Amino acid sequence: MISHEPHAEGFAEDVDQVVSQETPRMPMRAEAPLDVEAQKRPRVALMGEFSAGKSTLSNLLLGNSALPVNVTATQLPPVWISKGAQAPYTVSVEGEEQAINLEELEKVSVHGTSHIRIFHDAPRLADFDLIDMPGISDPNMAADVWQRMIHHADIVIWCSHATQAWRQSEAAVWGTMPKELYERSILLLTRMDKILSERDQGRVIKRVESETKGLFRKVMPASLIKALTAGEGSQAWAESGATDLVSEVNGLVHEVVTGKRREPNAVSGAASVNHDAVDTPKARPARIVMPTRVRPRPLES
Ligand SMILES: Nc1nc2c(ncn2[C@@H]2O[C@H](COP(=O)(O)OP(=O)(O)OP(=O)(O)O)[C@@H](O)[C@H]2O)c(=O)[nH]1
Ligand SMILES: [Mg+2]
Repeated sequence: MISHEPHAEGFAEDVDQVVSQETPRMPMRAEAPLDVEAQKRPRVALMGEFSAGKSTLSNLLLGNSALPVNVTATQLPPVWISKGAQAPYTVSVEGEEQAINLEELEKVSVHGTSHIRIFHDAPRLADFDLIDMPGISDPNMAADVWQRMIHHADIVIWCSHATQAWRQSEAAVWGTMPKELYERSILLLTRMDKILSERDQGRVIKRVESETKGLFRKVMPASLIKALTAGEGSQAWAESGATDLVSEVNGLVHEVVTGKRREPNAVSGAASVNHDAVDTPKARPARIVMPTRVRPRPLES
């Protein structure tokens, strides 16, 4: 896999700093630290409101669930999933790591924990890491729970219920995100199966595209449950929107890694960003690098 290169002068030092901050050092445990390639894998963050389908999408992309099924009712901190077989651990907001048992995730404190680190052998994780974020609209969840992590994402898939898509609360949160993310993010309208007529589905997509112009690379419909039960490659999988979604994600990952767009016309018929800016490598640093004053704490030092 081609490694990230800093694309613009001035980014090189920051990117090195960010990469070195993220190098997990685990002297207390026997597992090997992540290899260099793993450090450079693009990170795809799954965001959206409570119950919008983030974890379902994570399962879809991985081929099966990375977490025990019984944790769905538990409010979790961001879950960062990478390829590998290492034991899971939590990273506190102070950067301290602690081994955990996935069967006891309900004991993980949402407030004191920056994120949960878990490892999985799904083939797709050879190309990118996944960060499953907690729902943004949970009133019990302070914004810094996900804000702490977002600066470590290269791509966002924002999940929004098709039946009530793109609420003001979603627009408000997305408006606070690093603008560099917009051109590499997808707005996924989940639960499309709940809108029965094709005409109504088309209307929702059109409305959301018009309301989110310039905010996402693409607005895409999906019926995640249909895709999960269909299995990859089947006709139902394609009808669910999964084929197009996976293709778009692969394209974005390729773009982050190489600094080049793979398919220049991949945005046809969809809300799009200014591609004059997108096509210049300078406009797309390999990793979102924040000014020092807003840079989050080192995650894993
Ligand atoms: N019919 C239908 N149900 C869906 C779809 N996507 C998700 N669901 C269901 O919606 C519920 C919530 O999905 P999750 O994937 O847990 O949502 P989430 O965004 O991870 O939720 P939080 O982590 O609690 O914020 C589950 O019961 C899913 O089975 C979809 O496309 N169609
Ligand atoms: Mg979830």
